[in-house]
Amino acid sequence: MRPKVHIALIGNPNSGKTSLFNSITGLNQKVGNFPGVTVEKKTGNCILPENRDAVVIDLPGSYSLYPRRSDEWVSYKALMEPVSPENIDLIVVVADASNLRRNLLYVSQVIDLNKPVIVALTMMDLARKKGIRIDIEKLSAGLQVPVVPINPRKNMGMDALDKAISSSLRLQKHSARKDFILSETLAKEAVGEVKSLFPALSDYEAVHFLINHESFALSETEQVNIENIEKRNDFNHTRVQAKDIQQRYTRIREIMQSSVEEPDPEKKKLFSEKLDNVLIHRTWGYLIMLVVLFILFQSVFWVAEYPMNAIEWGFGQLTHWLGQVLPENWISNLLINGVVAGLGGILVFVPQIMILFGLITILEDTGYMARISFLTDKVMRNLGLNGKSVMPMISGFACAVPAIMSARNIENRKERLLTIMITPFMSCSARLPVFTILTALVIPKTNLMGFLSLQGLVMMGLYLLGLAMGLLVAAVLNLFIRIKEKSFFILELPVYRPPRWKNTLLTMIQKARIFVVDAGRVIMVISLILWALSSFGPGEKRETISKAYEKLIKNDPANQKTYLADKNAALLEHSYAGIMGRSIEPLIKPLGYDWKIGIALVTSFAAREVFVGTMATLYSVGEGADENSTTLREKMKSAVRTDGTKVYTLATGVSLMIFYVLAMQCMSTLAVVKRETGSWKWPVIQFLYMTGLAYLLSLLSYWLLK
Ligand SMILES: Nc1nc2c(ncn2[C@@H]2O[C@H](COP(=O)(O)OP(=O)(O)OP(=O)(O)O)[C@@H](O)[C@H]2O)c(=O)[nH]1
Ligand SMILES: [Mg+2]
Repeated sequence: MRPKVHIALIGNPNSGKTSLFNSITGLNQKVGNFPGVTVEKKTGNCILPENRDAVVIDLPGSYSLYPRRSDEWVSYKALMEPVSPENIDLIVVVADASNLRRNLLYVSQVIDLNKPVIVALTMMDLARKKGIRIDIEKLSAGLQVPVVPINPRKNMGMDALDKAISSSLRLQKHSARKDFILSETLAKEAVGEVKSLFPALSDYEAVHFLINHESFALSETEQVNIENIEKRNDFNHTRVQAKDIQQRYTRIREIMQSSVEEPDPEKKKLFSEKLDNVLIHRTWGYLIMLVVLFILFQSVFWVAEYPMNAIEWGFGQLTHWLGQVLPENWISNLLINGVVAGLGGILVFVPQIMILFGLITILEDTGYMARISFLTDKVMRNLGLNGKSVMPMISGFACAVPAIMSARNIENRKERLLTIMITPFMSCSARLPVFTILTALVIPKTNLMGFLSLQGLVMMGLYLLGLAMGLLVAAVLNLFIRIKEKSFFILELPVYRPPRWKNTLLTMIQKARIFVVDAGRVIMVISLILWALSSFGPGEKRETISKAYEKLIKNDPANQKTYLADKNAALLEHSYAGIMGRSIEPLIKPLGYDWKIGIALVTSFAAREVFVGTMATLYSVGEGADENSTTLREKMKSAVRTDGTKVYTLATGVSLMIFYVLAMQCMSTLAVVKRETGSWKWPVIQFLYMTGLAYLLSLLSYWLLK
């Protein structure tokens, strides 16, 4: 079997690499209309003509081979690493034809690495609209590599690209070409010495070894050798970089003069550019942004209400039906009250999650998300953040895990760290089920001034509390974290594009599926464990209780129902779960919680959405099947403490909601923070301060409302 071919896709941010990757591999990696969507290396397979198997590697965008952001380093290392796991056989550089001059800088640098290169020219449609005319053949001759115009958004030009790839691979060795930049002008002696150590390197690769060898996986002696070469030749990084870029632009101007016709840039403005006169206007811009965000969050509640009601009704019917057809035993009980109730509790939220993800995808796809970053930069900067922090924060309302990864797009280390630290405060979709059930329990269903729903306002308040706390914490951490690095905001504003509806729909379905499958799995497992823990207990205690109640019932059959209820409560208290709950009760009692809530808090540290399933299991263990028809909400509503007072009072409900807004209850988030910051220090700090804040504020709110 022939070895697989490795093809790397690189290029400027937002030039269409991932779109191309998706059309080649048939996968559905995230595409968005702002620079910095892809932040890690992604691979996929495809079959080239002549049945050659190929591995395609999609990489984060870069403006040049001098990386600064951590996502740029990912691409840089994939290209430069001397012992990279995949030896890249062919590089496809994706270049945006409507911004050719800037894109060619990176193209020219990559060409000088002396590997087989093909240039894929995207955005030809936009270039044409701007009146730019490109002579592909002349451009190809100037660059000395094949140039293929494509439109990966519309799947056009793929055959030509396939052909170019095949013929490039067939030429075992690519035709000799002249370097863009002659090493004589950069650092001839030093380059020569490096090349005598590593004969396989091109001149330009040698320059990069001199600049960045500390970041490469080289042996210690190799490192020392390169360092000595630097010293001996008085090698100056900054000067070499500056010279490199300057000379490249001179060459690029020459090449473009012969192959590209550009109209006067002032005369032909795209509609998109005119739109920005309003959308990032000093006053209108902000107003429009507030309206957009308001509509975004409101539609999550307004629009979702109808499908949610339908799902709730469906599950009610299902439970009722199961209660009638299944025999009355513990298996049916577990199925109906643990599994079906838990799943119902989760499925109800699918419409809200789909709408939220759908709207965020549309914001990203149209290019408006980048404008929100631009507009908020000034405010964010005062808090130690950056306009680019807004993208992770808004995606944090859906889920913190991808949101935290997207912070790689932030150049400044401190701003990136702060963004990572506060993103989990944004109320993610896993908190929705908890908020919804609790507001329904403790907030009256009334309207203020006739039209503002009180429950809706409380929901909004919870989201705002998370946001405000995040910003406050950022401002405080800003005073303590000592990383001094110059901060700047460079974000290329992408042209506005219509959203790709099919993709939006796919994203919505995909996210809903992940939510249901992942949450469903955890809920099943936890329901089973919890059911076992609350149905069995240590020692003889439970038997003694059972016997005592049976005697009572025998003596006084008229009161059987009360005795049975009391018996179940007493049994539950002496089960393993009951004992565990009791043991943490002293810690949570000041917040107004009983031991059942305590158990839910503990299971919620795996994932917040488990709250509902836990409650469903705890409130139904030991019940007969005839009680199945009451919903979890009703059961919680009628729950009482030992002294006969209600468990879910306003004070307890609010305190619990505040706890869920602020506490760090998500293993996946902690794991991703560890990975992104490279140490356990930050996730541990994050866990402690978030949970500490949650405890304090819940305590305060309970105390105030009690
Ligand atoms: N008009 C037009 N739009 C395109 C073309 N190719 C891609 N796009 C759009 O350009 C935007 C960016 O595409 P991506 O594939 O995410 O770009 P990327 O290079 O992977 O971006 P990063 O991952 O951020 O570096 C998306 O909105 C695409 O739909 C094209 O040829 N013409
Ligand atoms: Mg991408």
